[in-house]
Amino acid sequence: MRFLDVLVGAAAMGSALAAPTGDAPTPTTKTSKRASKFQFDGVNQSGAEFGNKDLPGQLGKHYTWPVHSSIDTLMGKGFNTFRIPFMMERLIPTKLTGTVNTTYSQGLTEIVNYITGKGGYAIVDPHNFGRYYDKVITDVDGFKAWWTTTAKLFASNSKVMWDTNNEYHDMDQTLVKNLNQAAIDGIRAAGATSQYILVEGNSYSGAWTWTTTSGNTNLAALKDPQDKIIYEMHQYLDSDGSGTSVNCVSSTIGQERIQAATAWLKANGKKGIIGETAGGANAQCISALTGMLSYMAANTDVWTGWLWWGGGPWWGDYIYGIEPPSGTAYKGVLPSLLPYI
Ligand SMILES: *C1O[C@H](CO)[C@@H](O)[C@H](O)[C@H]1NC(C)=O
Ligand SMILES: *[C@@H]1O[C@H](CO)[C@@H](O)[C@H](O)[C@H]1NC(C)=O
Repeated sequence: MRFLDVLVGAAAMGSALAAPTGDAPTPTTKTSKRASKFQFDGVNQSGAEFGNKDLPGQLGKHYTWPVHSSIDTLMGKGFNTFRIPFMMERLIPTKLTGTVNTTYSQGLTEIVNYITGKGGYAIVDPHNFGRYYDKVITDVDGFKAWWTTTAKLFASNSKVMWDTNNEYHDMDQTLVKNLNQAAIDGIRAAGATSQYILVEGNSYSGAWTWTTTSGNTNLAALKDPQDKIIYEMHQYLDSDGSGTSVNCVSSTIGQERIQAATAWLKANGKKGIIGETAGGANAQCISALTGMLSYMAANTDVWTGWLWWGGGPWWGDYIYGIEPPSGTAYKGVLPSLLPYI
């Protein structure tokens, strides 16, 4: 999802609370016991990518880091995976081949270690849309170097997962493949050999267009010597798939939108994850979401899990906010999703 969309979305708050619907298992109050078969269930924890026009930006003014107590609360609901969006330029300023900014890297290290220290998975997510200082990254070797420097920060932490970049879009398809391959090669070259690598596709990595208009099928050729690639797709359930509306297209749109991508994963022997999903706090969206998650749960040979968008301390009354204790989705959607966590 794009930052500007989020601000628009935040202005249009939905307030309807809905009862669980559909034929999902009855939600139960959970502590830390997880009900689902998924390997990963998570939440995107925003903050460090905020204020992305203010670079490098100041902590507490332009950006912030996720809050420990929210991680704790969400872990208590069963979530075990947290995607941490941040800005490439803040971590390694000026040039891709540069060195880390210690102020920012300490913030990233602190939250990653907090999550993994509690047994969770932390997804390191450069939230850059395939761009660096707003320009499409074409320096493939520079991108590899950026990744080698970054992966060294957590090379020995097996609970870290690497996300090559958030939502490539409007880019040459071969370039998207080459950047993903460079990230894989750069991460492994850092000595980070135990972790999963999440690759993303063009067209905002949408599952619904993965095999058609996005042309992401060329990504099947990506190679990892460790064989730990997971294809990260994003899927929203509003009419244009942008994740900016409280309304979902229909109560069955979730499953419908990921069917072709599921078939592609199976045909190619690949694993996938829905790295971002959300819907409004209303009965139709909840049915669409639980329908999608039920379908994924029936196909765990390829689907490793899913993450909600989004948590983080600065969302306010955002339509999809899952930040405890009063986020719109925390109160109005999460109770219906507990069987899938
Ligand atoms: C997570 O939040 C950031 C905005 O800060 C956005 O760019 C990203 O795409 C978000 N993901 C979702 C699902 O909204
Ligand atoms: C490092 O990051 C901090 C904020 O995170 C910023 O205030 C500082 O200017 C940055 N330094 C450089 C050299 O970019």
